[in-house]
Amino acid sequence: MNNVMTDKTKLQHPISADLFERARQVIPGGVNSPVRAFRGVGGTPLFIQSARGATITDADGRTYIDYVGSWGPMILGHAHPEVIEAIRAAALRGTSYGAPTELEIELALEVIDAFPSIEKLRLTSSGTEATMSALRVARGFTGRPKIVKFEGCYHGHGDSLLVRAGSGVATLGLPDSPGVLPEVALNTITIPYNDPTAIESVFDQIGSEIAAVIIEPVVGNMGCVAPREGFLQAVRRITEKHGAVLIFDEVMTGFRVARGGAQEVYRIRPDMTCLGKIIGGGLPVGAFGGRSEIMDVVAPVGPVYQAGTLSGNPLAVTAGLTTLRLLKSLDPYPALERATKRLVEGIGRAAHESGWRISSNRVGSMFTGFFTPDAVYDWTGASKSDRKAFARFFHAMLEKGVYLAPSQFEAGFVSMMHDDSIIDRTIEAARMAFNRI
Ligand code: KE4
Repeated sequence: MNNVMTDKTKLQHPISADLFERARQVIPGGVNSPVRAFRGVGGTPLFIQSARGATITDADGRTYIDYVGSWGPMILGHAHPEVIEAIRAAALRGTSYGAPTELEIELALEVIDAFPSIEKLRLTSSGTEATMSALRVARGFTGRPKIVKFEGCYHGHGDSLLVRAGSGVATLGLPDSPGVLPEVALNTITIPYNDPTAIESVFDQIGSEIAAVIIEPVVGNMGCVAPREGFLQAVRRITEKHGAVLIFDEVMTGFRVARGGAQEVYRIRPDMTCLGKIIGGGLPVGAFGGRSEIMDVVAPVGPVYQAGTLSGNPLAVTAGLTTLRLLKSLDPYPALERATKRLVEGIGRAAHESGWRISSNRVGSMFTGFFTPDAVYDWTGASKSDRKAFARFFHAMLEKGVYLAPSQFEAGFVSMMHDDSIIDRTIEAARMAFNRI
């Protein structure tokens, strides 16, 4: 996608355009995470100045209804007053000690209360660290080298996970980024999502070598894709049968699709779970956890090393703990379900009435509208989407004051602050956008 600033972009967002120019001189691509660069939709990324509730405001002073929500964490809405107050009070007590605190026990207990499959957990500073560490623990626990992941799933940028599918179902992986060594990639097998026969076949062929299967139980990273009936049960049955560790990567779905994540929705008990995003309440927190039998291989109890200067940081843990306690007391999930259902159905009607056929997926308050007429169950289906049409829709919505994820292959998120009037304004903006593109 052409990322050269168009005159239109410069005119509409002159300050963001100038900041982007300056940023690109000193930061690769002008961003600290690639998806923010608008490469998937073209044009200049908006530089954000502030956010509150369901909206964000850019450097040019324009305010948008926000469906990115920092890629998932902001389920309470931006700058929730109780979260902000808790962070403020915590900061006055110092920002980091590099020593254990009572807060970390409380956050662990809050997570364990929501995720019965987790008996112990270790905090990290990102989802990437959580999944990277979980894989090391699974390999240390089983003594096996190989891992299985699914096409279209993203688990952060750890080397073992930046691997794409090899040619055959059980053939070994190929690096998906320069810098990932072939000898690392060959221990990762990537297979199609929502295909029970593919995972059965891999385990029939090399099951005794497989340490772990890592999966997004509801995928957000090819766009939102739900597991088909029986798929997760098949993954659980097969990993159990072969003694492989089943890792649910719930960095996005944890406390999002339900308080207990996808494992609560689909009633599956994984061996390990990775978390992030919402458990930090917008500050950097990740976590990996599971049965004590597995987690007790982690240093300093066991020999599998894992560490982090800011793991369990008191400010970040305070933001996360306040967020999780609010989610427990407010139980926003039924309202989030209703609001997101109304949004997705409204956008679907607007598309249909404008002659567009899109295929929408939704689980809880995460959703994606794919610009393809066919239902999307895996990467093959998602990749058939018309990316150019999505890019035009993205920019038309931006002009109408709605900020969607700048990629067809990302999920959108609804927060507690997306009330009926905001949902209605979004649907109206979509109607106008579909008629323009
Ligand atoms: P982080 O290292 O970005 O905290 O988490 C990595 C990660 C792990 N697992 C899942 C299921 C994830 O969705 C993510 C990160 N998600 C992306 C959004 N697709 C973060 C946005 C970005 O990369 O800037």
